[in-house]
Amino acid sequence: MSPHTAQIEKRSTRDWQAADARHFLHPFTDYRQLAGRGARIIERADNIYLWDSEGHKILDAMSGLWCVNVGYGQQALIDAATRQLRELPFYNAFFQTSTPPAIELAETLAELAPEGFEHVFFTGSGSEGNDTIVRMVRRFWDLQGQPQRDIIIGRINGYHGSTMAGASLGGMAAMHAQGGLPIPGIAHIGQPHWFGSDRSLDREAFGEQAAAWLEAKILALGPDRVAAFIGEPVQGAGGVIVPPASYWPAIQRIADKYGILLVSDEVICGFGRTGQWFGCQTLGFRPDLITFAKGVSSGYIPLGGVLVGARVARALIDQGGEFEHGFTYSGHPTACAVALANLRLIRELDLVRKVREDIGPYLARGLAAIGAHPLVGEVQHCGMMAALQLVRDKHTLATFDPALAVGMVCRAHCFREGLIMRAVGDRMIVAPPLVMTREQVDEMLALVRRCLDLSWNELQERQLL
Ligand code: PXG
Repeated sequence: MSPHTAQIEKRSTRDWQAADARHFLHPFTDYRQLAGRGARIIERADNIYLWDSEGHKILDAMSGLWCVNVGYGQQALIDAATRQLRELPFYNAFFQTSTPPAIELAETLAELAPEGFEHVFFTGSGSEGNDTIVRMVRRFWDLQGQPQRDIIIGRINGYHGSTMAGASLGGMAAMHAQGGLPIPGIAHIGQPHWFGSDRSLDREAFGEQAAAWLEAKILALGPDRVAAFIGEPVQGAGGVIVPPASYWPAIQRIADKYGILLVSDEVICGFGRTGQWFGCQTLGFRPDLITFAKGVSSGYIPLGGVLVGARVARALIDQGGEFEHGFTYSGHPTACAVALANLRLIRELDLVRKVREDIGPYLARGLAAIGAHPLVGEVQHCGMMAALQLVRDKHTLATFDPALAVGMVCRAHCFREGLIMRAVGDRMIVAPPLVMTREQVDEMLALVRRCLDLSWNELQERQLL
């Protein structure tokens, strides 16, 4: 880019890739491998489609990264950002000051949240939201005169972000292996993943058992040491793992029994993804704290935060004194203005009801048909997120050797066919924009089917089936 212009000039794909490899350290990336291949350069987007620097049109079945709930190119969000950048691009909320967009967004979120949530703490991302959860949960128990209650229980294969606290709350072994994680005061239990279990119990009995692991962990640690339990209503990055219906109500009973705080990480599940404003409403539990990000602003601009329920809010407000925590961008006015426009649009388009009653069930029916494919051993879905588990043998549900990276085989076909679908191990994931039409669901599923067929052919040719 010439230093005299704010416009980013067009370069060839090769030029972009070379500069990218020279200077840009991407998140969760093997740098040497990426430099060898060259990054795919995404240049523009509209509705549910992306275009790369070679002019290829791609159907984005992952909503950016589980976030572009209203799809790309929504003028209302662009206008809100432009207006706010002109009026007041930034001011902080630290020193007894506030800004209209932040106030109005807090008010709107309190209106949309489940009953009992009247307060919001803003952050710049989901990870910072979960760092805030750790600070707030521990502060809460301090204020209760129980400072020894400092252990937060998360789940193996849960994902709560990539800061020190976020990565610690999460249960990703590869992340823990780098940098001495988890930090002290965090414990983990198994995930409610029926397919990944020995499948000796039926789904609902397994859900009860997976919840009972929480009680066992509380008893092992000592009930007077446990501060909170955190989980995603439906695990996202872990592979769209929809728990059995018995799971969350059983978790709720255990949390109530021991008086621990229940935290719902709604960074992916929030803002309509599951067919309710919040995933806890779909899965049937009443958290004390909710982490949000992504869909709150449909990813147009970074924003996250924590919705604080009455139990914690009362302690922080009435007894707390100064809460020694916050970020430069807590309540960023431009981010909040975009989020307000986004939430207004979700309401105007009636997207939450549509996901619940129309497009979500329509997607589910289409996926059920794809479930007959010989490579697919399990289909799971919740609203506008779904997983297809690839298996070696459809009848015994035998899985592939992980070393074969069959999910990556399928993902490579998706790339070539113009479909963005995530592979988590051998689970193929979609979480498309909520604005999808029925015709677009058909278009997406035709691509999914084609990529499954191509994968099947390749695996047969390589004699892996
Ligand atoms: N909680 C949950 C449930 C998430 O899914 C975060 C927290 C962290 O948010 P930030 O804004 O700090 O990234 C997330 C993020 C993937 C993938 O590969 C998923 C996320 C992020 C990056 C990759 O599916 N989720």
